[in-house]
Amino acid sequence: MQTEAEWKFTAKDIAEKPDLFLSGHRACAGCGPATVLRLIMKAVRGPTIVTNATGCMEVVSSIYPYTSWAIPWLHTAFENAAANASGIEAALKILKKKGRSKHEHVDVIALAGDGGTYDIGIQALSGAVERGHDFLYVLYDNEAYMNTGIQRSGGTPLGASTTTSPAGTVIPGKLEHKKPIADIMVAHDMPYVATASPYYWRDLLVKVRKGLEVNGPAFLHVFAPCPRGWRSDPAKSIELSRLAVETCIFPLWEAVNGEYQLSTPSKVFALAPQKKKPVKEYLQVQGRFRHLFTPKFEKLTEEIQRVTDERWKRLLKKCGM
Ligand SMILES: Cc1ncc(C[n+]2csc(CCOP(=O)(O)OP(=O)(O)O)c2C)c(N)n1
Ligand code: SF4
Repeated sequence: MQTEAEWKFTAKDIAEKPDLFLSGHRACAGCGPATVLRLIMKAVRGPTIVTNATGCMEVVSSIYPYTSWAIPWLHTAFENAAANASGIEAALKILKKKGRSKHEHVDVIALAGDGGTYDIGIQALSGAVERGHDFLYVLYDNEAYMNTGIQRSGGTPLGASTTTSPAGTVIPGKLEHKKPIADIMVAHDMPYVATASPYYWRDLLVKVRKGLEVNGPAFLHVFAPCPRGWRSDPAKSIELSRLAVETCIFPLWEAVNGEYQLSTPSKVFALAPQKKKPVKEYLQVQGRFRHLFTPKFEKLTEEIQRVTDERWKRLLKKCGM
């Protein structure tokens, strides 16, 4: 097992490492989740099996007879990526015990969107973590059920217009706040939970590797802009991944054995609060929030700012800052 100091995640190392999530998939231009997958696969440490819940990333990467996966990959139903991962991990253990595996270790990664995690997949996830299976669960959060036409999920933020929370004369987009899924996972007393954003690619890669290195379950919540569902410029997905951190709407942190620590990109805003950007800067570049900039609904931006500040304050407290 390597130590953090031995992991090489410089731009040169990454460029030289062969891709395991290959180009030629059918994701839209500027797709955040596709960038996230490519990055994640740069951080794996050896033989790896990925199991992928139904959703955009499964569909775009596996249109028969093609695949974007240069490693063993299993499609699973919408609701049970974590159950599938626990089965794979248990089977690998048995094969090793019986001397029928040539590998010292095989990493198992479960992959799902926000619909497949916050909502329909949470019981399988909670159960797999409670049983202590050794796997990394990656939630790529594009904040709606994108594959089936932009329906709201528990991960959709307040005020976002989706096809099932349409902004119009009656409602200002989604009426509820985003569920604090990563905190819910920390409450499982699991060894490793972290949040990440693709703009801060090195932080993301290190967190993937940490999640794989721990003995037991790990959960990584990755911010993943979807230009189609967010009605944003495909060229701005990575910029949005930075703005989400700079506004503290999606702060970066990790919890190792339940101990919260702020990650470096977010620490900047804890140490110099004047650098924190207003959430309006993040909201105004996305069509899904366009209605919030009309007189009828503009008050909601203040509420989004209030809740963002409140959650940020709470996080700082948990991190002892
Ligand atoms: C039990 C079940 N219900 C509904 C569906 C239809 N379905 C397939 S993908 C999907 C949305 C997936 O959303 P999410 O997990 O957020 O991933 P994304 O498409 O955004 O990547 C739905 C509702 C299904 N496959 N199985
Ligand atoms: S709809 Fe969104 S998540 Fe799905 S492939 Fe397109 S950009 Fe990616």
